[in-house]
Amino acid sequence: MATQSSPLHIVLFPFLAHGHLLPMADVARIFALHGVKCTILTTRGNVTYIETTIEQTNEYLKSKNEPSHMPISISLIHFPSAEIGLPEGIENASASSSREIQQKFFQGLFLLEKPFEQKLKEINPDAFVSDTFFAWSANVSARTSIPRLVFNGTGLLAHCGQDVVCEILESLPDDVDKFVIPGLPHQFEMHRSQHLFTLKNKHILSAIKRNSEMDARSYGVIVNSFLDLEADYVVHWRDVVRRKAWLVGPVALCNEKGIEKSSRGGATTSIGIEELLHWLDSKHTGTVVYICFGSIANLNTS
Ligand SMILES: *[C@@H]1O[C@H](CO)[C@@H](O)[C@H](O)[C@H]1NC(C)=O
Ligand SMILES: *[C@@H]1O[C@H](CO)[C@@H](O)[C@H](O)[C@H]1NC(C)=O
Ligand SMILES: CC(=O)N[C@H]1CO[C@H](CO)[C@@H](O)[C@@H]1O
Ligand SMILES: CC(=O)N[C@H]1CO[C@H](CO)[C@@H](O)[C@@H]1O
Repeated sequence: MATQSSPLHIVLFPFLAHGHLLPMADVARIFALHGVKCTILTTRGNVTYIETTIEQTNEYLKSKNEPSHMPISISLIHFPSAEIGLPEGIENASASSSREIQQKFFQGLFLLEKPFEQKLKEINPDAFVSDTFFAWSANVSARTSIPRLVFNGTGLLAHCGQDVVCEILESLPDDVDKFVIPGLPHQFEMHRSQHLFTLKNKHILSAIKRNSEMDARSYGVIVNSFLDLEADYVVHWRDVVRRKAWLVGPVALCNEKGIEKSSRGGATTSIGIEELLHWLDSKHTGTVVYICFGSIANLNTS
C-alpha cells in the first residue's frame, strides 16, 4: 500500500451514463484533494462528459500548490460496439435510446471484462472503485487481488433496502401492488409500479440481485451521502448488514466555483444557462427542489 514515496493509486470505473459518471468524477476530485493518485477509466464516446470537469479539477489542484496533490488522469477503454452490432460511438445509456439499443448496450458492458482486466493489470493500482453495474469486476478483483470498492451514486438506504426489495418483488403475487419493506429502521410502503425496471423485466431483477451479491463480496461501498442524513442506516449497514461503508457525500459540493458547477457534464439541457438562471431567480428562496431521476428513466409529462 501507500508509502511516502508511492502515493495510494486508485482506478475509478464509472458506469457509462452521466448520472453515474459525474458523481464518480467528484469522488476522484475528493480523493485527489487527499493526496490520492486517481485514474478514471472510461470510453472515448463518453470521456467528453467529464473532460472539462477533470481539467478544472486539475487546475484547482495545481493552484493549491500542495506537493501531495497529483493531477487526475483519464485512461480510455474500448467499447465493443462492432462486436455487439451497434453503430460505432453508441456507448451511453440514455432515455432517447430504443429498447433494442439499450439491451445491446448492456450486453456490451459484459464484454468490457477482459479489456478492463488488462488495463487494471497495466495500471496496477492499490484498489479500484467500480460501479455496481459492473458486477463482473468483482471477479476481476478476485483474479488480480486488487480490492474492489463499489460506488453507485445512491444513498445508504438504497443499499440497505435493495436485497429485501428484490426478494419481495420475486415472490409478490401478480395481482398485488402494495408492499411494506421489512427489517429496516423505518417502515416504507412501496408499490410494485415504482420499480420501473422490475415490473415486466425479470431479467433486470436478476441482474440487480447479481450486482448485489458481487457487491457483498467487495471490500466495501463508497456512498454519496453523509452521517446526519441517514445515521440509522449507517448503524444498520454496520451492525445488521455487516459491511463497510464510507460516506463521502454529497460529492457534488466539492465543486466550489460557479463555473465548475455549471459546466459539469457539458451542455445537457435544451435551454441555455441564462434562461435557467432567469427562471430560478424568479422563484422565492427555498421554494425550488431539484430531483434527478437518472439517465435511463423514461418519464412523461402527465
Ligand atoms: C464470477 O465468476 C463466477 C465463477 O467463474 C461465475 O459463475 C459468475 O457468473 C461470475 N460473475 C459475474 C457477475 O460475471
Ligand atoms: C444503483 O443505481 C441504479 C440506478 O442508477 C438503481 O436502479 C439501483 O437501485 C442502485 N443500487 C443501489 C444499491 O443503490
Ligand atoms: C456529452 C457527450 O459528449 N456525450 C457522448 C457520450 O457518448 C455518445 C456516444 O459515443 C456521444 O454521442 C455523446 O456525444
Ligand atoms: C446525453 C447524451 O449525450 N446522450 C447520448 C447517448 O448516445 C446517443 C447515441 O449515440 C446520443 O444521441 C446521445 O446524445
